[in-house]
Amino acid sequence: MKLRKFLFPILSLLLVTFSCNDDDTEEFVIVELRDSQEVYEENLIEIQTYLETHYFNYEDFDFTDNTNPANNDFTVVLDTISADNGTQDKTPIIDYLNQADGIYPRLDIKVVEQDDIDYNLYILKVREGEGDSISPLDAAAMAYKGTIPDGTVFDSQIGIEAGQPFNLTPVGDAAGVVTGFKEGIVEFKTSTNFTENTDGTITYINHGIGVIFMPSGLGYFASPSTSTIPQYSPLFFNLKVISRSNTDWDLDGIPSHLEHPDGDFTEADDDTDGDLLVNFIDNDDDGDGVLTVNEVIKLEYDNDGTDQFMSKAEAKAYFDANAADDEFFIYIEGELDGTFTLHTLIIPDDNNDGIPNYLDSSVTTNLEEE
Ligand SMILES: [Ca+2]
Ligand SMILES: [Ca+2]
Ligand SMILES: [Ca+2]
Ligand SMILES: [Ca+2]
Repeated sequence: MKLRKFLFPILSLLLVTFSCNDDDTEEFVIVELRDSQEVYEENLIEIQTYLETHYFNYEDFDFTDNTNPANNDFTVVLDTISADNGTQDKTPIIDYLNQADGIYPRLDIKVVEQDDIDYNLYILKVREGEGDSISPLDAAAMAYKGTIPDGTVFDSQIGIEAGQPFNLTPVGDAAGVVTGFKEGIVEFKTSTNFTENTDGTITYINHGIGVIFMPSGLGYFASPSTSTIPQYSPLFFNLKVISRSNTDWDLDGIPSHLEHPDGDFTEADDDTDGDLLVNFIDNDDDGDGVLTVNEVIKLEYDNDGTDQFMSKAEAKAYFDANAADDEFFIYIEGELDGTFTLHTLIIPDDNNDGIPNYLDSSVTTNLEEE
């Protein structure tokens, strides 16, 4: 859990360190933070040099059929290209830049603006993943290993089955993850399914696989989460992206990712009533006095009786076959008795103007009072 962004919000212009001098009187030593742009330029050279001098085990992955079951066991291993270990003919990672759409492996550069600097985030995609897209407002579960450029591991969650989902965007007291991690992971997709092996382990199928290379400005910068990370160090995250789950911070029944469909977090689009609370943390989005939770319809299906859902796939198939046009899939809940409950949501638009009631202040139908 060290990945979480405990220290980041307290970052300010100065770091204050405490020390004692010989006279045993106390004094504060003020250490100036380094210039962000200068650090970024150094980090960029370090990352680019790494990508030019290292390769990954691409020969162990079947790129002709990325859904080949053998690929599900693949883990990226990075190593130095060197005549000393006979790897001088390996393809450096940097060669996968500027691949045509759909060609893998690929190295993409995503430009991420933070504190007035446009940072290059490097994303090596071995496989994008065949499952669901991930929103920055989701929680996501993954196996990962975080390292610094010399290969030292500072954090890892290797066992996929033990993977607790990480909340990606900090909200209130709930920690998120460092920006480079969030911006990288949303470029992948989840697994499509999993199988349980006879030894109790789980094999995920068709999950996203890759590595995120981030400058320290998108990581911990001067305030690393652990002493294993030097100040201002780039961070690398070797990933398998397993699953996503909804968050619902304002408890209005609408998953956060549906409350900012364009994903750009601009106030104009995402704060419908202009009260400075963006929709995903506003329990009355249109400010009409009716709580959003009373302007939508939450439904549960458990098919009780003879035809209970006996698997997630069965519940999902039921949704796909029976859902109304304005009904959203929310999630499938596993019950203690081994059956599954399907949760869905209907978002009404009584006056049919394309604006749902909860975003339409001219419609004040309160479904709780009906
Ligand atoms: Ca919500
Ligand atoms: Ca609002
Ligand atoms: Ca309302
Ligand atoms: Ca409407």
